[in-house]
Amino acid sequence: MTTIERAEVFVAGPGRNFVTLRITTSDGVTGLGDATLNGRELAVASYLRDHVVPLLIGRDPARIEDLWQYLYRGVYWRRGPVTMTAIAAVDTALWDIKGKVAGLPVHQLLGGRSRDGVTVYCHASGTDIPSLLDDVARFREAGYRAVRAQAAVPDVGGTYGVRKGTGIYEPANAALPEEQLWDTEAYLRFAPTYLTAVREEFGFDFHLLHDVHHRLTPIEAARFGKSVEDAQLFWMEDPTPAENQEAFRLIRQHTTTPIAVGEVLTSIWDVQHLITEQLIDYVRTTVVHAGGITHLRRIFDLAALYQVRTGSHGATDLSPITLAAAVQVDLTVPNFGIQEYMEHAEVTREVFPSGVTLSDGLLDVDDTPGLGVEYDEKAAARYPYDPKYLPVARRRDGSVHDW
Ligand code: CS2
Ligand code: MG
Repeated sequence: MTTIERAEVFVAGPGRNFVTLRITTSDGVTGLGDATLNGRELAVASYLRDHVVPLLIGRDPARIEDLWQYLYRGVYWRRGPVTMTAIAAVDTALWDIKGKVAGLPVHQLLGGRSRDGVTVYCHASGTDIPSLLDDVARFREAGYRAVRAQAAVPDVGGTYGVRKGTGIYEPANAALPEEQLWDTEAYLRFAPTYLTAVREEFGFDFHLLHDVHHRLTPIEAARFGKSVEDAQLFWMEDPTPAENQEAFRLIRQHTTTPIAVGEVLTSIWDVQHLITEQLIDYVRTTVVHAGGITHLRRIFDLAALYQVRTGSHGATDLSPITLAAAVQVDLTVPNFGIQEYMEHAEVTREVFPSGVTLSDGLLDVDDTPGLGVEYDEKAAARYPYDPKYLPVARRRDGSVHDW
């Protein structure tokens, strides 16, 4: 019988920190899984190295479902981002192996294509409205069919989602968390004006998205959703923190602006009420943080029953392994909505050579068996882990706010 012979955990910082799991079978087939949890990378690395890898050795790599159940139920302590990211890495690596053994890309194992390509949204941002409009123009010219728009609230240094200069937006930016100012009233006054400006300048012939990044209370979110209805957003994302799921019922009573939630949620139980009570329109759980391909499909199938569509998280802190896995899944799911896409830095792409292509606003993969992504261990060794934290937000009175 083929068994799992080796499972190695790599922590490296090509452009930003990534945790990568590589499983090798007794037949010499390798599979990759992303295990990156932004700002808590070493917790997942230790969970894998110290508590999961010893359980994998000698097991049958073909039994993906059984291993998922074994790692989930067998631990007794359930759910949570560290656990679910570690399980995700194992699951993703095993799908990669299964594809390579079968000689098929993972989307074929999942039932084959439901679409020709995966529609993505990109990130436009600006330090003011004119620079945001320039950025939207740049992405429209590059062929994107969907654009997320974020602009710096005047005098509010801690606005989420605004790139500094022309580089990649990387909010995890300091060895200790940077403290940033937040002002809800200023945001509520300003954000609708630039979303309207984008529509006035470019019309309605593309999808426009916006990420509130958990910063409003339910009634503020309701007010925000109402105030941007004329801009016909594809979605407003994370309008309020998702711990209080009832909050979304209140928001919905006031606005028809669609709601997307789920990038920080890690299991089907965390999104159960959001989906079954139709409190959201798009579920943003991902391969890497929600238990891998096996569990994400379960979430997406539940969502399909309630006409909730998918919109997986895809920021640069999710490695190219997650992006490749996301495209494999997105190609197949009937209730696909959209996929977030931020191009990784060149050094990241050097360490993770990937077959994912972008053309005309759509991502795609070819028929390379497995996920179609590799890990260049030698190149990775040139970029050591460099501790980086996400910022913390504080209101004008100095109290902590949701970042
Ligand atoms: C985000 C992320 O992409 C998004 O929608 O909200 O930028 C998020 O802040 C990071 O992934 C945090 O690690
Ligand atoms: Mg987000």
